[in-house]
Amino acid sequence: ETEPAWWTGAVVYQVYPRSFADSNGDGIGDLGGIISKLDHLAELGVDVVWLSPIYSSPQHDNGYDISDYRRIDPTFGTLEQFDELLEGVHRRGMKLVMDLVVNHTSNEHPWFVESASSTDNPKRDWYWWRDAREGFDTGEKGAEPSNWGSAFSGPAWTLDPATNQYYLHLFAPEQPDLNWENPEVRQAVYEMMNWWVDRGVDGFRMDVINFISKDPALPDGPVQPGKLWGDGSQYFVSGPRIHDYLQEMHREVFEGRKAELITVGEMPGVTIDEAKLFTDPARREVDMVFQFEHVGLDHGPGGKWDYKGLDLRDLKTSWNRWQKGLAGTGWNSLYLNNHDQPRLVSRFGNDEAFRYESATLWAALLHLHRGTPYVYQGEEIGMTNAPFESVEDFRDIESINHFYEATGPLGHKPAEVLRNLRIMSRDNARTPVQWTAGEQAGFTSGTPWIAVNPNYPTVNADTDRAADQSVFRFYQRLIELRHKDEVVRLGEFVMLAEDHPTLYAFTRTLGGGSLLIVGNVSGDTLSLPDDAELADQVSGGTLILGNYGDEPTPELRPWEVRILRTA
Ligand code: TEU
Ligand code: CA
Repeated sequence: ETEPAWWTGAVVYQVYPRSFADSNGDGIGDLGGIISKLDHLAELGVDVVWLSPIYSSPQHDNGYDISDYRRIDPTFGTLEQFDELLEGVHRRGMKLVMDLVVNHTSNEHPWFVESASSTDNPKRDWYWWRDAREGFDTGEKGAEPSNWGSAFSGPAWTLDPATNQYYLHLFAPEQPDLNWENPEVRQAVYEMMNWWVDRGVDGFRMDVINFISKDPALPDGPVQPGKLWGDGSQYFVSGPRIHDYLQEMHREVFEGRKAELITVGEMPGVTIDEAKLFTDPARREVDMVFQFEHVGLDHGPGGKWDYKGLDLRDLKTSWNRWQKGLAGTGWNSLYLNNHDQPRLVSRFGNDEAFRYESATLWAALLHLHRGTPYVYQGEEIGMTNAPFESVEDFRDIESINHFYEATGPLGHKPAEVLRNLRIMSRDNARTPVQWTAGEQAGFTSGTPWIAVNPNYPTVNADTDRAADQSVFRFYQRLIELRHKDEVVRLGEFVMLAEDHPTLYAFTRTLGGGSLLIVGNVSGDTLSLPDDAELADQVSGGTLILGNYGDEPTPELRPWEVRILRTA
């Protein structure tokens, strides 16, 4: 038997540099800011730091539109500072993972500039260029080569008048999709990845990596009711050559390298069966994937901007399936927050009366599943969604475009659209990290690029770390627990009380050791179900971590979670 990989016992912390800490007063977080906060991360105990993109970028999508993969954007700092950061991370015994955004580049990347320059440019075929739809004049309404919509509203095609053809962009027009069918594109990407690995980085988080292989026919997709554009996802989600590409990438970049490199593929729409293939170590593709099933359960039929709320049973069913699905082969990543998701305590908990309790409950439930947990900046101090009032308060391209499409051509009421944006917008995760109770929450000495959440006088790292009820210290203990307990790391997962609407209960078992986790996912007191066995186990177990102190009660208090050792 082979040793389990090191990352089965690791916790990853995501930094969104723009919003983390600003060191020069321009209102934008930067590398100097990250360097100044490394002790916060080391004290938290995380093993890996993942940086959202810091490369040169026109910043239409906050760095997910890259114009030079080998430079640091001057907004964030310099390559020298990057090396200093890498050294600081390594000195503290942590690893550094870079964001790899190679489904698309910026439209200002020299590859695209060349590609766009003429139809016979040698790089023409590095992107997806197509003529107008047959029977239509170029530029005419409906002339796009396919009916696909962009993830950021509008069509997935933009006409370039210089050559009279359209190019494909699954995201913004400023993010043209690379054509991975072209081997030169793939080699250029691998070369760049090798350059970063040679520089000392410890791995990659791969942006929408299951979108890189498309059906070259790019056929029309179904148009859902209430939508303006078709959904092409069946032609690019885990597309025809995706496994070949990832295996090739593995050979060209990772094979023969130090064994500690870590790869995680961001994969919207990935199924369990596909995830198993992607993460089967024998296939040499990626170590783990970010799946999206659980973050779509509170979406209504109209998608993420049609918020319907979460039925806990749906989450239990979904996570249980993923836990079972990847139990034998493959590996799960575990997350509730990142830079694209609203704050977990506002979305799934109670960010007012039970902020500490619900933040820690979700933390415990997440970290006790089998997989590698990810903590997103601010999550460890219980940061909340922001009280956005008007569309002017938002900065995110997805949110702003949606507002104008929904209130314009789709004819929705602005108040209704804003209500959904307030709950689901990615900007909820992107307000500055609240470090202190001082001006601008200690994030910047200037004016922040997006407003600081006005709750910073109470919700901030200083206050939290000094409090009796500290979210930070709870995360510390969870991370410690994973580091020292094999059962947390590798134990078999069994879901209990599956149909209960507010009780989240499961066991983890390995060899002779067993843990029982029970959580009350509600603001009401919860009596354990009549199932005597569960009640007995709860009263007979030894509490190793809970969010209500030590005195045991027969009932679970609002948002109470207990991690018990039962064997
Ligand atoms: O996100 C991919 C993705 O499909 C979604 O999370 C998306 O951002 C949005 O929520 C759709 O509703 C990745 C990055 O994480 C995201 O920040 C980028 O904007 C996107 O890719 C494009 O690079
Ligand atoms: Ca700055």
